[in-house]
Amino acid sequence: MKKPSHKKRAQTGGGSASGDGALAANSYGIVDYRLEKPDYRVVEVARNGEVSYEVRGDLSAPVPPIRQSKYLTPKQHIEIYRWMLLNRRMEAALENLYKQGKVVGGVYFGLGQEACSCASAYALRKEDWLAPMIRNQGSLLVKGFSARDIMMQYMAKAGSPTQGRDASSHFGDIVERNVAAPISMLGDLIGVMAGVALGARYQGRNIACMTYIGDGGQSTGIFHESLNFAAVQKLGLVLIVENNLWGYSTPAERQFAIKDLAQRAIAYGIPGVIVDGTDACQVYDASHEASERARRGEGPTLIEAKMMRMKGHAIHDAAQYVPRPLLEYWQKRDPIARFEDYLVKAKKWLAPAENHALIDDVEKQLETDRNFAEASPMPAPEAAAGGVYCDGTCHEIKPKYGVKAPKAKAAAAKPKESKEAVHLK
Ligand SMILES: Cc1ncc(C[n+]2csc(CCOP(=O)(O)OP(=O)(O)O)c2C)c(N)n1
Ligand SMILES: [Mg+2]
Repeated sequence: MKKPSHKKRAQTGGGSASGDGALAANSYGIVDYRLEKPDYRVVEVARNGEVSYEVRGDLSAPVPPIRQSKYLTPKQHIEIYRWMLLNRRMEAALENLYKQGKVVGGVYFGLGQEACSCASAYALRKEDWLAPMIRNQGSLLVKGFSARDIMMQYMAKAGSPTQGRDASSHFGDIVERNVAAPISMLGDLIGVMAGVALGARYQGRNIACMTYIGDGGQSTGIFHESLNFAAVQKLGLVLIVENNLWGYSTPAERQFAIKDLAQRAIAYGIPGVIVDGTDACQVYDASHEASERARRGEGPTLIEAKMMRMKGHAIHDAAQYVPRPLLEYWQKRDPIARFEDYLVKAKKWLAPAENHALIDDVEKQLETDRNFAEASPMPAPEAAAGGVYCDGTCHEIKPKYGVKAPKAKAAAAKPKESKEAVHLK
């Protein structure tokens, strides 16, 4: 079979040129949605025996505009904007709850990454699956968890998704919302999502299975094994590589030697796409195209979202090692402020009064959820021993989508063995 060129493959995932400028594939065949390509490097400098980081390069470029979406309606833009606001303000509320001593454990933030979490999950349908990582609290909101669920989880309340057994965002819902819980071992969720896609295919369905991995986590062996497996099997994996420039205190420059993490896609023969992770429209368009490709059964897509982790690794980390000019550069590229300006000033899809009403509404919802979460009880001590082993009563294990119903005429006859069943023997 004739192999398609990189360029052709990349275009399948990257879509056609339209709107405000053509999408071009670079020399590697990676489609780049960005309207700005920052040109700087973080370098290590040793002073008085202490290592610190500095930025070299031009940080004076003007803030890029939001790229016009090829797919989103004005109403959908406003919905995504609302999710992003809820994401950010919920995390601000969590920070306060932590400072009041009401959170058990730490708090992880997705500050500066709200567009990436919310606009990507927004591209999923109800039957699609999501496997968030700890910073993707916005994705959880979009996929149907409430701020109340997340706050109660952080406070380890009896009514939280894990009934107080985990005190951060390691929870999911495999029955209603199709959300696989984050796995602490970085990279493992990729294989899990590939498996979910394979399971769905055995049940006659092609669905999109979205998960995330960081610039740090993408170095793990399981990342490569899982992505290769998904590529070979043409599974509907939508892998978002969140390049937020830091893995704990390790800068991206000390983590990998290639220029763009999207280039990893070339090694697996799948489309690779780069987006500005602070631009909700770019994130949505790339996620939508990748999800559609997944639903057509054409295989995985790797999307690199470039952005910056705007807080420390978690609440305990003041991130003193991050060079201030770099932080200031990305502060100007705030995903919510820019999206707000785009909707209110540039497009005028949201009148200033409507915007204020929307913000008030988000705050009111958060207040109700926070009050409920604070007032709800802690679990009974004896409950701690429950839920450790699956004893057959906790949840039913059955095919999610059912097996394709056999045709009425053939029903009485011995069912023909599927190719997969023969293979498994
Ligand atoms: C396989 C594995 N190695 C190390 C860790 C410890 N660890 C947890 S988070 C983290 C940093 C992750 O950085 P990155 O993947 O860039 O994600 P980010 O925190 O920036 O979102 C590390 C090293 C882990 N959980 N799993
Ligand atoms: Mg990172």
